[in-house]
Amino acid sequence: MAGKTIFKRIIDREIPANIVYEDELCLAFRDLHPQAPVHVLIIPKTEIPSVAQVEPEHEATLGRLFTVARKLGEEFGLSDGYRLVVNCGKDGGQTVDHLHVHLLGQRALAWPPG
Ligand code: DGP
Repeated sequence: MAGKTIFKRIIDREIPANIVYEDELCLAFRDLHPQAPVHVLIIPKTEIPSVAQVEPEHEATLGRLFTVARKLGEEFGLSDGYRLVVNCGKDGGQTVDHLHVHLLGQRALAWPPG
């Protein structure tokens, strides 16, 4: 794999991030460019570039991203709801090639997305 992604460098503690959760499978940290009062990225520690590279062996890890999202939604007090977003590829607006779930909350979010 050519060069580490910025998220792999965060996992490896080579660059700082505001980490809000970590376990053996995943890491969650504040987005550098928040689009809502709560904007956290939940990422697998395994390097999966995008949903387009997901395999059955990743199912346990990807399921963990959702249980962590629920836990963080509760911890951040998002009782009115929140949005989970996974961008995939160029047309999906993905800019970092390490699969990640955006957790956005604490404001009403419009639909459909742009
Ligand atoms: P996406 O467009 O779905 O690939 O989202 C990538 C997100 O990553 C974007 O919202 C900004 C965020 N981001 C990019 N670089 C960094 C960084 O170095 N630190 C943090 N915390 N977030 C970053």
